[in-house]
Amino acid sequence: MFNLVLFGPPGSGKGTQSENILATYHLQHISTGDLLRDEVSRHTPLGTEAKKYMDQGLLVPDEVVIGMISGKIDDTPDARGFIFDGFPRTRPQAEALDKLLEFKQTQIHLVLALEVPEPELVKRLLDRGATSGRSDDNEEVIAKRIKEYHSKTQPVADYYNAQGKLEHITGDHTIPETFKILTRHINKYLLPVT
Ligand code: B4P
Repeated sequence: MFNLVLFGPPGSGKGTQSENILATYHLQHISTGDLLRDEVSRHTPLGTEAKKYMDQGLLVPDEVVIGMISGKIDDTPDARGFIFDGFPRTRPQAEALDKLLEFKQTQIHLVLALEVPEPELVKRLLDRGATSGRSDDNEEVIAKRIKEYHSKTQPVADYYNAQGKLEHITGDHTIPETFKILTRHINKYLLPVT
């Protein structure tokens, strides 16, 4: 089993590159952003709670997100591995993920951190907001999301760096160019299926 964390600020391309990685390596995709948006669209109690935070550009509380992930890993016991996209976003989430994986006798093998200059992040998210209908892709909320990233999520990089698992990736190339760089790192652990 090979488990990858795609890490980076909002709009750095985690979701975009996850799609490419899934198609090439046949891993299971766990995107907490997608899972939360699904809960919101189905008006579940979890979604109603999460929406309050997401609409303000704030992180959803750790206990909500961690509970959601645990069930998702159990859903696919035969997976070749997982891509964790947008998770973990806080140190308690990273510690909880390590415990969950240890229980399943596996671990995070690699953390690829996409690095994109802030003006480019804002541009991408505003461009997406013009068509996505996402309530968090507007200028005011984007600024808060980036602030949350710096204060709560960036320490997660130090957590994985201390474990020798972190690789920095320049993420402001075109989508195919960035994907090529990511594959160079992943290929050290896992060969493409196609
Ligand atoms: P997420 O859904 O995880 O999304 P994201 O950070 O906005 O974006 P991502 O990096 O995936 O960017 P994408 O590829 O889409 O989070 C949304 C919210 O959910 C959070 O703010 C939080 O409230 C909540 N949440 C999620 N996980 C949580 C957790 N673990 N704990 C607590 N709260 C959590 O790319 C963005 C745009 O850029 C796209 O339009 C794409 O086409 C474009 N793009 C990508 N790569 C490009 C490139 N190379 N060149 C040009 N454009 C590019």
